[in-house]
Amino acid sequence: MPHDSRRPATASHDSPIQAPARIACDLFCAVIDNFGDIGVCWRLARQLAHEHDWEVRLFVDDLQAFHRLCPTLDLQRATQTVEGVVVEHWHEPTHAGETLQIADVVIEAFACELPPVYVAAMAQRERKPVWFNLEYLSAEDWVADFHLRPSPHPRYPLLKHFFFPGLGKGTGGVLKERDLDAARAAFESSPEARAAWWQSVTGGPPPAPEATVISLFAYENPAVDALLAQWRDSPTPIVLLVPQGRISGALARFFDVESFGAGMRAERGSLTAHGLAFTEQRGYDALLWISDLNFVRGEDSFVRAQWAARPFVWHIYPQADDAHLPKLDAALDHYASTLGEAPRRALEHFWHAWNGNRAPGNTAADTAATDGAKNPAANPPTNSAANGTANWTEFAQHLPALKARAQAWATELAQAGDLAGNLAGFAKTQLK
Ligand code: TRH
Repeated sequence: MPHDSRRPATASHDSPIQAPARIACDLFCAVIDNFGDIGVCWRLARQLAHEHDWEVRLFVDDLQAFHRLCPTLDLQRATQTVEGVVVEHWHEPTHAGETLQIADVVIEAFACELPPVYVAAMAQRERKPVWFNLEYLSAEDWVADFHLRPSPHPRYPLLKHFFFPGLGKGTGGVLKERDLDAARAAFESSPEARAAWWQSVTGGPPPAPEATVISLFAYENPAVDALLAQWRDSPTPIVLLVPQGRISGALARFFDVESFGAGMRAERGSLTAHGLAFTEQRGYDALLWISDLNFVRGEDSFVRAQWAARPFVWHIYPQADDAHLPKLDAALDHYASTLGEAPRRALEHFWHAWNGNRAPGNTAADTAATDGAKNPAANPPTNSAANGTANWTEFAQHLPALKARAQAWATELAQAGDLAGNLAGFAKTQLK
């Protein structure tokens, strides 16, 4: 039988010094592909545990993907505690931990289906859990209207709330740790920390100050070939930092090497490129902070680039029927809102050109690309409809304006509030 032994004690007048029990939260994550699903869930789980003192269990069906972000995870264990979060290997649809405990707050990430036995037990619980479906991030206007809408379960006396991340007021916001700005400021103001970063990642000193440092995290993208050629021919040095993954095969082809994995260094004209190991999740922020421009993708790196307060280019996760394009434009509407006309147009052109070809997500492709294999079959560009070239010369001349805008945007974005804080706040109102 389900039990709710982890239910928080409500404040009691009889025992004012008794600390209330912690709020128990179960977060379910099914990995569709790549790293964004678990990337978002792992970040949220840690924030709820560390910043809100919740007792969090994270159910995840793909420990391999999780392990890439969190190397201390033990792939062999069905249950383990990592950084104060209980991690359960959710290995079959009906499995929900060894003992069927139902939490105070239940979060199903990205409409993953909860184990039916778990839902049935939720309905039995004396005090019904606060149940969220955490949706994917979208900057579209309709999101604010649907955020926190309740939806009654068709059979059980349960309510589910839709929790919509977003970039504007009235949405759930995006994840931001309390100490993030301070960590970034400390890194940016410490020449020693930055020099140590360059040494550990590239084995050498920081590049000359006139170099433009660019990080490149992207899906396969036919637009990259023309861009690499433009960087090679740039009048000023370009230092390119490429975490190994789905774009690495294109680098290997450009430099005519077998693969472009971690530790690789190659030069052509003004372009020097370094292959980087895929880091533990926190380590990725430093890459964004050290770069003058970041190419990011999916959802979580897209958000981190915004908090890095530096110009970025978004490779949005491609969807059927180009359903992602309105989302791309909605993000541009927010991000570019106060830019002058010329930088705004340069930004729009560049983002659209970078997204002009489809490269559907697929775990197999990411696995195949892990070593940055040169074989094009391992990294197939999946759509031939090239849609204009990403014009580096036009874009680069607006980098100072884009930098100023990126800084202002990070402040604006913070007004929507941190997603974990927004979710915890709403849950508490429901638990009262
Ligand atoms: O990997 P993504 O493309 O993930 C996703 C998924 O495809 C998902 O199904 C889709 O719905 C979603 O995008 C929109 O991109 P994302 O979201 O940026 O996730 C990447 C994660 O990997 C992010 O948490 C940062 C992390 N990361 C590291 O931990 N180390 C690294 O070296 C790098 C480059 C990234």
